[in-house]
Amino acid sequence: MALSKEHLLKVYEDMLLIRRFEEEVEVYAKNGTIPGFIHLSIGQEAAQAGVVDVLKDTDYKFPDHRGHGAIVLSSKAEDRKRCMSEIFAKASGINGGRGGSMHVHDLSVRNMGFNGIQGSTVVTALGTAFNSVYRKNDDVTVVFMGDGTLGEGTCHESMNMSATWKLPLIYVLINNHYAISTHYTESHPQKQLSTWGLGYEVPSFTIDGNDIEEVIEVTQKAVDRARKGEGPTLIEMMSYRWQGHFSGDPAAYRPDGELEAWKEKDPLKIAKERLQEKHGVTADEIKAISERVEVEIAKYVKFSLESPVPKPEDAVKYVYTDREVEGR
Ligand SMILES: Cc1ncc(C[n+]2csc(CCOP(=O)(O)OP(=O)(O)O)c2C)c(N)n1
Ligand SMILES: [Mg+2]
Repeated sequence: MALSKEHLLKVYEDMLLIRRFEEEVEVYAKNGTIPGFIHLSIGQEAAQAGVVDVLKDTDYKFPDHRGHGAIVLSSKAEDRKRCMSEIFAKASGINGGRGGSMHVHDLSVRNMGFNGIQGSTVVTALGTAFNSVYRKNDDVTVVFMGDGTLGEGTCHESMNMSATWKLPLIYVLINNHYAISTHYTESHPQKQLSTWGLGYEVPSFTIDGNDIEEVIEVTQKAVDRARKGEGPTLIEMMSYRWQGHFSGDPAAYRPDGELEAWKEKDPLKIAKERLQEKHGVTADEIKAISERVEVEIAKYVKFSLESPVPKPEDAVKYVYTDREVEGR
């Protein structure tokens, strides 16, 4: 689907925001400021930005461990800096610094968070999807997953149930070619992982996950079907992560030239060229977007660096409830 110039400009800016967000996270992860494991999504911006673009605040989103982009774009504008400070494990973070990179959640926009167990959210997503049916509203659920995660048994269970009950659930399978160091062709017999859904009679597609217009077109159709009660869709979005599995992984398992070839298919480059060639967007307009994004990202970084760490005495806060248990 060809997007209007305004729409393409908007999602280009969204993608650039993710790219710059991730680049800053990488800097502070590598210099030791950010604790813990960080999985970056540089190179996968279109799959995240395109999907979130189609969704409403009340749709349920299950990002995965590589989901900073979907998390930031789903959050309210005023909370985006708190997504970054959460990754910095600061008290100002959207979860008080208790979640960190892999567990950023924000129920106010129905970002349901991740828990570290691959394939678990594919099942919990059934619950929110069923909730929409039960309450007779048109909210849909989107669960992000990777090519490696598809090998989990939970994916079979989830798809069997969502297809049987026609739940409003969209499986966004970002095929970035690797699960840690294993190429997807070494762990799956299918050439196209989307064919996997056909056994459950789930409409399934393999698309160019670096082409934001294609991502939006196919996701929109899946969301429309789900809102109408026509059931789940599986969308395999072909993409590539430019970094290793985690920040610091040298990715020595990649053949020479593979990364460079994928950099030619950079989602930002594709969108930028289209903006310039098809819509006559000027270099100055592109520069203005970059400058806006830089100002925004600088705010998030400053806020994250200047925020205090959580207080030690708060460490057990939220572990136990203050609520009285009846009959105790
Ligand atoms: C049940 C389970 N098994 C293994 C792991 C360790 N693990 C974390 S990420 C990952 C690879 C996931 O690959 P993929 O689904 O392709 O996502 P990607 O990292 O490529 O985005 C593995 C095996 C885990 N977290 N949970
Ligand atoms: Mg993968």
